[in-house]
Amino acid sequence: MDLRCRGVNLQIENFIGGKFIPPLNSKYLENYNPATGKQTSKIPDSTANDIQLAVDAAQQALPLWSKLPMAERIAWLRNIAEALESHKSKIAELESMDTGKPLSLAQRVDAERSIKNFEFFAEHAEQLGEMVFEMADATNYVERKAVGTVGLITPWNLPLYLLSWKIAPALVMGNTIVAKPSELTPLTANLLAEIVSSIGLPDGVLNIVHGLGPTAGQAILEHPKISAISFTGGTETGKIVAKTAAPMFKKLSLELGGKNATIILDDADLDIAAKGAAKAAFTNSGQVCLCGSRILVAESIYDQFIPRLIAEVEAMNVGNPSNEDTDVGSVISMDHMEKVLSYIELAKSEGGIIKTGGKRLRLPPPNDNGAFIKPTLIEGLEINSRTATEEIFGPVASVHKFSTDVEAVSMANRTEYGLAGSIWTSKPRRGKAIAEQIDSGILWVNTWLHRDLRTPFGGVKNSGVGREGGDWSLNFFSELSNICVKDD
Ligand code: TXE
Repeated sequence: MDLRCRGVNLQIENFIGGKFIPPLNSKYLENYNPATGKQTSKIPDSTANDIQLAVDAAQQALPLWSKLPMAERIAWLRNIAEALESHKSKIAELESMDTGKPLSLAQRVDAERSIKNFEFFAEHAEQLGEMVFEMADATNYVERKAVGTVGLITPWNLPLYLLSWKIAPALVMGNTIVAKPSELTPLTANLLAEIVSSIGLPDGVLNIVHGLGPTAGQAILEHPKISAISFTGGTETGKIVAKTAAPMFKKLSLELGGKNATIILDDADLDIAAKGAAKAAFTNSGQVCLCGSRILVAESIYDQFIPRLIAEVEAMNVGNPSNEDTDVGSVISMDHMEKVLSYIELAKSEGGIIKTGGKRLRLPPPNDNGAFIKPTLIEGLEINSRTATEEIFGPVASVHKFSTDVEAVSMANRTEYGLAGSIWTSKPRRGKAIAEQIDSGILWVNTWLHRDLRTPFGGVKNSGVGREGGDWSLNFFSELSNICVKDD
C-alpha cells in the first residue's frame, strides 16, 4: 500500500464512509512538529456538518456490523493488528514527528501498544462466554448487544496508543465509530484510516474526523445518534463532556488528568527507586496521565536519595527525537512549553528550590525552534502548594519529605486527582498495604507503567469516571439485556 501519509506537508482529509473527503467548509488547520517548529501537515477544521456525514455513514454501517458474528469481528481486529505490524516503523516515525517524543520511545511504547491493543481485545473477546443464570423455575439469558454508534475523543500525548485502546473494544462489540483525534496529533490516526481502508474494513464502520474540540469535538458530544462517549483528556474538558453528554443519557467513560505520587519508603533500594522515580516522572516529557509528578521521600533516607535522583535525571539525554540516544524529546507545542515554564516560575514564587533543570533548552538545528524543557526537580514546596497540586503535564516533578507511612498516605491523597501512583520498598507487602490506602485507580509497587491489559484502568475524583481495560472495556462498549424464560 502506497501510504499517502509521509507526514511532510501532507493535506489530511476526513475518513468518512470508507472515503477520504475534504471538510465541507474547505477549511484546514496547520499542524507542526514541536521538535523543529516546522509545519508537517494540514488537517480539516471540521464542523457539525462533517460530524453529521460521519454519523450518517456510521449509522448506515451499524446494522450489518453489529449483526456480524463475533468471530468475524475478532478476525477484523487481527487483520488490523497484522496490517499495523507491517507499518510499525511508520507509526513510530509519524508519532515522533507529531509529538516531539523520542523515536525510540515511539517504537517501544506507542507503536508496540497500538498493535497490542487490537491483538489483546481480539483475544479477550474470544474468551467471552455465555451468561446464563438458572433459577428453580426459570433460566436467565444475558445478551450482549452493541451500544450503537459511539464517539471516541482522544488526546495528544499517546495518540494511536489511546485511540486504538478505544477503537478495538468498540469494534469487536459491534459498534460503529466516529472518532476525533487531537488536532495536535493527526498523523497516526490518518495512517490507521489508510490501513483499514487498504484492508477493506466495511465502509462507515470506522470514521475519523479531524478538527478542534469546541467545534468538531463538541458536535460529537451533542449528536443524538451517538450513544456513548469515551473521552481521554484534560479534567476541564472532561467537565464539558459530562455536562453535554450526561443529560442525553449517553454512556460515558472519562479518563482525565492526574497528579500522581511516587512514594520512596525508608527501606527502598535507593538506586532502583531513583531510576524508577525518574522514569515515572519524565517518560514522554512527563506527558502521561500516569506520571509520578510528586516524589514523596522518607526523611530518614532523603539526603541519600536526592543525589541519586538528580544523577538519574541529569543522565537523561534531552535531544533530537530522531537520535537513538535521546531519552527526552520536546513537549507537545510551544504553547504547552510556555504553560510548563509558567509553572516553574510559580514554583519559585511558592518557595520552591530548583535542584536541576528549570528552563527551556535551546538545541542546535534542526531543533533550534523546538519546544524543549530540561527535566526539572523542585524541592521545598508545601504539599498543598499550587505547583504540587495542579496537573502540569510536563517534565517537572516536586520532591517532598515524610516521616511516617501514615503521613505518606495523607500527602499522596492531598490532591483533587486520584489516578495512579507507585511505592518503592524492599517489603512488597508493606508497599501493598500503603497502596490500599491511596485513593487512586492504579497503583504499582516497585515498578511503574507495568500494564496487564485485563485489569481495570481509570481514576477517581478529578481523574475521571469509569474504567477501561479487559472486561470493563467490553462492558462499556456493549448493552446488556436479560431474558428470563420460565420453565414450561
Ligand atoms: O486535552 P484536551 P489536551 C491533560 C493535561 C493537558 C490537558 C490538556 O493536563 O495539559 O489535559 O491537554 C478534545 N468538546 N491531559 O489539550 O483539551 C480535543 O480536541 C469535545 C491528560 O490534549 O482535554 C482533544 O481531541 N472535545 C490526558 C481531546 O478533547 C473537546 C492526556 C483532549 O483535549 C473539547 C492529555 C470540547 N469542548 C492531556 N475540547 C490523559 N488523561 O491522559 C477539547 N476537546
